[in-house]
Amino acid sequence: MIIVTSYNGPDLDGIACAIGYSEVLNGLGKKAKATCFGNLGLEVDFVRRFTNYFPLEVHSGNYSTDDKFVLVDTADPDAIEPTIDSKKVIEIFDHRQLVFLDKFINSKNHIELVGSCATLITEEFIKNNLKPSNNAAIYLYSAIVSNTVNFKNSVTTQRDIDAAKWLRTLISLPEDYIKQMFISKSSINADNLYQLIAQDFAVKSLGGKRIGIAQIEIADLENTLTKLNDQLSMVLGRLKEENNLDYVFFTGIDILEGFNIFHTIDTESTNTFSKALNYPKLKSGFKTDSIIMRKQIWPKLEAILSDSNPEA
Ligand SMILES: [Mn+2]
Repeated sequence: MIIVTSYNGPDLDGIACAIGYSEVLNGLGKKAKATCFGNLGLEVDFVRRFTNYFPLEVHSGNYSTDDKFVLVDTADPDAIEPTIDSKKVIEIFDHRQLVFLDKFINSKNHIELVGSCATLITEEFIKNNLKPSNNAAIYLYSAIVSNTVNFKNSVTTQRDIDAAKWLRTLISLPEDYIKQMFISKSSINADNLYQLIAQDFAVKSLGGKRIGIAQIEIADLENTLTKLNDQLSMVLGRLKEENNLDYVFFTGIDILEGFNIFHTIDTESTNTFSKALNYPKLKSGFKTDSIIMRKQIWPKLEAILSDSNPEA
């Protein structure tokens, strides 16, 4: 069996890609199923409720010895279910600049810097003359809209737009579907703040430093952060300690207005991210003019922290 899966606690993109690519493989006569591992976010929940469809096996534990794996929306060996043997990964689809492919020695890799991994999977349907099921098309379309922040962020490419257009011809959605999807992940309060941030918290080791970046994408960001300022500092402090981090950083994205607000709790992290992002005036509460995604921040950090750079 071929298992199509994503990282621990996948977002809508990872889920949509797992659903979509297992359909592609089955359409090509290869037996495949989608699995997921870890907690799912509010946005996945929204599409799941809308479609009433969730074919992924919620997985935890050992896979069968003859299973092979396709990774979607990740190429990070530290981010996947620990029981997956990296030598059994036969294919990877990801859309990040910072990838760790040297561990996957038997994998055919499709790394393309488009806005959404769901775009790469949609292109696989088109290339193979296959059509996604109605529900898979809704997941893939929703993932592209979500990852590109409704085609507004700078990682958006023409390929994302074309893939979404093709999917849109296959499905019918209520007029306010996208707005409702974005609103669905904006219900953040003091009680669920830790859980929502921890669910999608990313940790990497770069240049000998352990770094964590929290990202949320919501509507009405500025008001929300003003209200939750102290709680957010506490959440970052807790995550820094729990994950044994050198630096911790929060980036919030306003999905309707199109800007970021950053939050930091210590000088070292503030200075490191200020340098990496080339915002000399970066401090907690700093607001950008346009959207920067976390996946765009990692390579900038790597550039200043890598061993080859004596300045770092
Ligand atoms: Mn993605």
